[in-house]
Amino acid sequence: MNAYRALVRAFARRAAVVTLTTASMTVSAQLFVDHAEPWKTYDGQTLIRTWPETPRQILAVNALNLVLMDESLRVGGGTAWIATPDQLEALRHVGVRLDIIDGDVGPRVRAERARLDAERTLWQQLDVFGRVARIDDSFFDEYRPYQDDAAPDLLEFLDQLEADHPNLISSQVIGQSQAENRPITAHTISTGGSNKPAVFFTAGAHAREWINPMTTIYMMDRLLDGYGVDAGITTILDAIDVHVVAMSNPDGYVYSWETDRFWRKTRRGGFGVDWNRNFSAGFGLGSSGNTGSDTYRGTGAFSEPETRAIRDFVQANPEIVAHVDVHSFSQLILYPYGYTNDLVPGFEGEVLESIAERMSDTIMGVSGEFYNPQPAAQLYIAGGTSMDWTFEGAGLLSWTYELRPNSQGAGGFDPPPTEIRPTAEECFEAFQDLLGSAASGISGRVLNGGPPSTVNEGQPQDVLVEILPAFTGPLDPSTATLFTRSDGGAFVPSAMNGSSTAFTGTLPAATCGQTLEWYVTIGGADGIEYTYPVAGDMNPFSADVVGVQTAFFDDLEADNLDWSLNATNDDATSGRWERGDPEATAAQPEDDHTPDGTIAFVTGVASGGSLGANDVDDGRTTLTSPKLNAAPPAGYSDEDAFIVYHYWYSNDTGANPNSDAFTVRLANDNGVLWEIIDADTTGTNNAWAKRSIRIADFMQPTADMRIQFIVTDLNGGSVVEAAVDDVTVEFRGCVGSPNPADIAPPFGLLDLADVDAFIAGFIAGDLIADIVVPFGVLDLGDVDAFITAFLGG
Ligand code: 0X9
Ligand code: ZN
Repeated sequence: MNAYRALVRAFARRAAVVTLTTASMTVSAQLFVDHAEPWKTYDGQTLIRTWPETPRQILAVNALNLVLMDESLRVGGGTAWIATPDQLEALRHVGVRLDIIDGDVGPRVRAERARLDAERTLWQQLDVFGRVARIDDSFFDEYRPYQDDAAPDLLEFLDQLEADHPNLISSQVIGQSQAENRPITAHTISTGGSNKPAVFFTAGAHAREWINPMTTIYMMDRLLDGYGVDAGITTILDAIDVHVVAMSNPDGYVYSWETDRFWRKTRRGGFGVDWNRNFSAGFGLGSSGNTGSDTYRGTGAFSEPETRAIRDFVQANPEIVAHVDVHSFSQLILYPYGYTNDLVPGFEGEVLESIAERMSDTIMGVSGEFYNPQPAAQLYIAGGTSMDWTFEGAGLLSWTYELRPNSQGAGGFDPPPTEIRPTAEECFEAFQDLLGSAASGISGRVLNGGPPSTVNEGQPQDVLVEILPAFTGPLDPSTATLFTRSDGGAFVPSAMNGSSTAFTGTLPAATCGQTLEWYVTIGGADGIEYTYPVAGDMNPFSADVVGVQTAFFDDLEADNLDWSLNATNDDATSGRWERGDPEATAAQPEDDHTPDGTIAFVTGVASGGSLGANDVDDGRTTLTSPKLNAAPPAGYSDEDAFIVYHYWYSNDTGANPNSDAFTVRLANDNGVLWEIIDADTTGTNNAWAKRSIRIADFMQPTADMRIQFIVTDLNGGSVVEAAVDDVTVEFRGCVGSPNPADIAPPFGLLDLADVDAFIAGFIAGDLIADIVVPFGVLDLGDVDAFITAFLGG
């Protein structure tokens, strides 16, 4: 959007609003004017979660045709539905175990409706005052209808994109909706040229998932605005095309706005077909043959024009290499298969997983939200989904997003409009990862927590990068090269070590305050050179060079601190957290992480008689740190506070591999409100991994921090092991050289705490008192140096 025009519009809009607060005008506040069917209030209907236990109960739940409020039937996990009072009564009659999540959904549906009516009224009033245009920067502040003659709508925004960027985006009608003959439109973002690979996005398949088209259209807007401005986006769009069907099920979407907020399917016959059960791959599995069901699959694969349009478009555009189908909710990044529990074998499976994990890491880095990357069938089996068809039927790499909110709260398909922008922004960054991979041919990922945002002054630092030839032929590992530069100088190449897909390079030592930039290249067997990140020297990774002041360090060798090994809700029946010297198994380390140390926290220290004998079973176990002081000392800011820990995690053995997560949470209020700061679902590959987290990315650092490590075994049969060691709180910045005698908090001040810490450390042989050469021994030199530094202030 042209920034100046947007500003004019926004101003015109706001000015008119001010005028209107005193004007009394009669304008229609009714969003849904001329439709025969009355708007469904949902008054007195209940949001429930059911756990049917017997075949009879399962049958009863399905026969009732409740409104499905989950992704679908989950194995063993309970399913959310909306039930009328009669349906609730019927469920109780057959004795189905159920929880009531929300006793009356009516008020929430009504409140949203009132809000949207008010928004529309506002735009109508602006009309009276002669508005400039309806599309302005406020577009993503609210959900938008399909088409509306008063308020901004989806079609209008898409038209505006074409009007603003005629050389970059075009559209074509690729089909018609079944009930109302509405066009199904594909937009193509292309900078021209031929034979470019393309990535295909679909959204709007499920009518009530309003955040999906918003997020997808936001991506289009950002790509178009970024071309020629942002180096990453420019490199991507110079290399590939992007096709988008932002509204795959217009009839259902309109019906969800006008008549039934929680409508999911198309509108065929008034009962509708589930778009995402009507594709041919695995058609019939995990879906219903009953027209009243929310997962009604239709009479046959591709019986619906809404899915045929997608199939025909993909087949007509063989340059498409990847597909993303955007849904909500639950915060997931799913990959094939969805119709079978089989994992995609070999290299393709690795690429699907690796890209899903990278996109998930990216979102965690942007907003701290966790989108769980997993094979779709792990959630529940669903056949006939678009993802499985584009993967299996069309040979694309394919993912399904489930956007915000996560599945924790009672929310769901109707998150507040304030969630639109954060959702769209975090996903835009993740989508760019995929687009970058399609553009470069390779899929890169910086392991051990992503590209470092800081490196320590004067110390070389290793980076471990995974590179897979996702969209191209084999690579030549011997050519992997790291390019680095400091403070804008020339890039210097150095060879990386690695055999197949993981490469280690070394960032050179640099001076505090400098910026280190880096990227990686690798040659293909075809002689082409590939670059990660995609724009290479134009848009490299960047890290600030900093000095480090340690505020807290526990190598866990001594049991002198107040770690807590259990939380109230812990229910693991074995393998709970213990402090000790780990005994190796195929899933557990033999050694702790501390050099020369032996002790760590481990989920069941003993190896037990067999691999699965002493792992975490049937529930969760929680390790909580003592209170940690991360309030920045003088000279440092909140941004400088980091928490660092080393962990080991294994969940890929046993009967049910890769189905659990190692979750890390942080609190800055002594453990009242926790926030997830990391969630590892893949394990650390029989090695210790390091995480280094900037606290301010998640919350304000305070003197009352606690960190918590949660290991859960949800699906029986999997072997889950974890360990934690060497936990540090540190400040990274360039604040001159700290006084070497300033060894205890409060930092920035020389006081008795420093003297006490020095004496205690010296007597205990603790390296905290080791302040001058020769390092590694505590001697009189350290005492002299401490006294001199302390007295010298
Ligand atoms: O059930 C669906 O179609 C998708 N979830 S939603 O809540 N948006 O309806 C997800 C399908 C993912 N595939 C499998 N779970 N197999
Ligand atoms: Zn959906």
